[in-house]
Amino acid sequence: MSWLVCGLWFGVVAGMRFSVREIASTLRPIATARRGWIGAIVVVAAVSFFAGAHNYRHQNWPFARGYYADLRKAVGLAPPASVRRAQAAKRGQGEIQTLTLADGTREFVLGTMLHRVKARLFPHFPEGHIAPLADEDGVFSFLHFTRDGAVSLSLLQMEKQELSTRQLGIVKGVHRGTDIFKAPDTNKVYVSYVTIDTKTCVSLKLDEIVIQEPGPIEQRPVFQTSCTLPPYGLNHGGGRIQQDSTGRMFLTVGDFWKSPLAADENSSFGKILVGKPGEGFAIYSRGHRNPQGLLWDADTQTLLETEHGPSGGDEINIIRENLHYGWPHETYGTNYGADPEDVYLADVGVSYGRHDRYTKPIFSYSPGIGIGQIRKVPADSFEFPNWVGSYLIAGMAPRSLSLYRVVIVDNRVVENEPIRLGRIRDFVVAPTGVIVASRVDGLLVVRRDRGKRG
Ligand SMILES: [Ca+2]
Repeated sequence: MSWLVCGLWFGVVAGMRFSVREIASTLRPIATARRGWIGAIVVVAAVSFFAGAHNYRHQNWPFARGYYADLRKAVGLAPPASVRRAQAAKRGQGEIQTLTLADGTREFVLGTMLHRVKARLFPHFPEGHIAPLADEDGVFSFLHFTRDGAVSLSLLQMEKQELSTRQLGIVKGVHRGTDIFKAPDTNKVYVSYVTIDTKTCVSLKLDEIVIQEPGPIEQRPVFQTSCTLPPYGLNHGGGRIQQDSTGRMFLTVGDFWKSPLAADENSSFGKILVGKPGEGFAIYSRGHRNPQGLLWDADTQTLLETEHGPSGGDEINIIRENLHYGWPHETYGTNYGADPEDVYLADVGVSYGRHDRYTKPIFSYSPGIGIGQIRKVPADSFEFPNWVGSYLIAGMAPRSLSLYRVVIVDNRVVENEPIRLGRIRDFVVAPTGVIVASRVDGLLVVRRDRGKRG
């Protein structure tokens, strides 16, 4: 480019002094005398250029056999499909192909680091929470609990990718459904939800539900937090339910935007509770802001939790009994709208940007990802063998809109790959590894894209 600019500049300057005819008549005898030499120089330069282009990082130069030929050989498929597929697989992130099918479902293929993913979105499926029931004979069945309290039963035929759903009834008193859980030992089903009484006092409730067909859903109260009057934040309810290998049940309770209650030892707010239905619940851990994800990992016998930080500081925590996880006294995040260089509330013992005095998260996202549910890819995952042992964590913030594939080794996060699957409210991973996720615009079923390789 610089030679071109110099040439043009020379031309402009020369044009100012001499006419084109004068320049041509001056150059003609030189060109005639040196034609042989100039030809030789042009040939040598061209050969050097093409050879260099071939060697330089195996560029796909017109006359060179470079990167793509090697790739074709390595992948072992006939070109040009192999090249396109390999490129697609390695493209990393983003929807690379979207298809709207005749029945209104949408399908897209997505490249990730270790798998090519094919996802199908069944529209008009309300946003909510999912409790797996069974995965037998190629049919995955699950209960679904919407944000406004409706319970349904769905059967997903995996091979045909057909979804059928039947409404079962409405849970009464639900202001915001926060989770549904089927206990593996008793097969009993539990729901948690935010409820508001006639005095506008808000609390989190845990019910056992009994589904009768026909007939309304029977609700048996299991636990209810104390209530708090406005102002409060209904989106800070927590409400995730899990059970450990001994049958103890865990319930996360958010701070409802009332951080003084999270600091209060006598309040259930900002805590993780433990108990058994019929035997009461007690505080298991404290110092939580808005725990939106909970996972009992039977492989490692640990309880993993995710919670929203204030602005930044979304945490992954390993929960152990009687530990304090910091909120509202400290967080790696900061306060919304605050000047980042202020010294925050130091006089009342609150510190931002550090986490020294209470149990640290194993990882903290800043900026926050809108951290949501956490699940694990099972050991016998047929769908995503390269992801076995990885955790998947929903990122709901507009900048995230992903499931993050997180690898944890020795209680440390060593890998964090966003997989752009949209804004996922809740999801489960079937024993086969199929991911079933609830988005605001429908139900997403995520499998491996096997393409023509079978
Ligand atoms: Ca913390």
